[in-house]
Amino acid sequence: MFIDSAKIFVKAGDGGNGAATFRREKFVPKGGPDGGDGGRGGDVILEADRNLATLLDFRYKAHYKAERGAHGQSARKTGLSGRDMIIKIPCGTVVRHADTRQLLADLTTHGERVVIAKGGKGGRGNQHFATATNRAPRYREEGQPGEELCLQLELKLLADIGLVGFPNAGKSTLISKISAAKPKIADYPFTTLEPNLGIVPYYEYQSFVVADIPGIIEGASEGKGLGLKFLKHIERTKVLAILIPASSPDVKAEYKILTTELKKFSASLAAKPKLVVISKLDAAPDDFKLPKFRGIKTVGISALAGDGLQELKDALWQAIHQPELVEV
Ligand SMILES: Nc1nc2c(ncn2[C@@H]2O[C@H](COP(=O)(O)OP(=O)(O)OP(=O)(O)O)[C@@H](O)[C@H]2O)c(=O)[nH]1
Ligand SMILES: [Mg+2]
Repeated sequence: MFIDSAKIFVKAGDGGNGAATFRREKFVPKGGPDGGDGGRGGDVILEADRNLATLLDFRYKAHYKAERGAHGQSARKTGLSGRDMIIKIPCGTVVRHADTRQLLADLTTHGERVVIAKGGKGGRGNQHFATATNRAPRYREEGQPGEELCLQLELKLLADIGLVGFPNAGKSTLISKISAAKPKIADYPFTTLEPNLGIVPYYEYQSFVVADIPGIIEGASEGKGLGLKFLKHIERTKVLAILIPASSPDVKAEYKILTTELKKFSASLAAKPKLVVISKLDAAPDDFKLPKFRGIKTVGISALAGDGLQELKDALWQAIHQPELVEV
């Protein structure tokens, strides 16, 4: 299952208490206060990890606690600090406060870290509290509690290209041909219910990532079909590839419906650079001509026959890396 959200509880370690002790040494009567400080509690840290792809693990384990600091000891010994708790999350996870929905972190690059709950400070030992009038204080501080909160984690896939089209347009077939992804393919609408990511190898050492998402229909913004919720997965893509089958009764009208629905979901999504991909060319009527869209490149393919795929990969690559040079 593709899990794209989870709620977890995190608690940083409490600080250790300061100690209230007095020096005890041979031949030193009435030794002064020597209580050490408590150790710092461990922090809870989130770290983005490119080897993780889902938030599934968080469905099984939802509580995370960092270690508390040790208490101070006699002879001015400070307690050991608690160990930090490091929670690894997939790159592209947005972290919010579960109650207030406040955005706390947005980790996109491998290895990026954020302290999400700070450990409590250790309390000071009685060695700090001797004064001229009270040379043997019994007072010492308690450690401060570690921060605790509930987090809402939400994974937004990180892809370069988002495939957008009506159900049955051939999006999943395309991704299965140009990447190692193995999505379900069938000739009924809404075969794809969850996003699929495919890594497309490009020449020897390069690659880019394509996201295949469920189909969109007219009225999706009002909840028709699967609605538009899943579009959040392509909000961060650089380029949208709009797939329209050559067998469509009206390619231009289909394009208009798709872009209108995109706009209703988010203006910034709709404003992304686009390519039009005319799919299923093998099933096109004999007199079919590739349509022209103002300022937008159009590529024709047949994923089944393997036609046009290299040209498409070149166009996608260029749209990602040099959008200004894409020739229409
Ligand atoms: N003739 C022909 N049929 C194709 C081509 N590509 C896909 N199809 C067929 O079109 C149907 C739908 O393909 P999918 O790849 O599942 O379409 P989709 O856009 O992912 O559909 P949803 O997941 O429902 O949105 C399947 O029966 C495919 O075999 C093509 O290049 N030529
Ligand atoms: Mg599909």
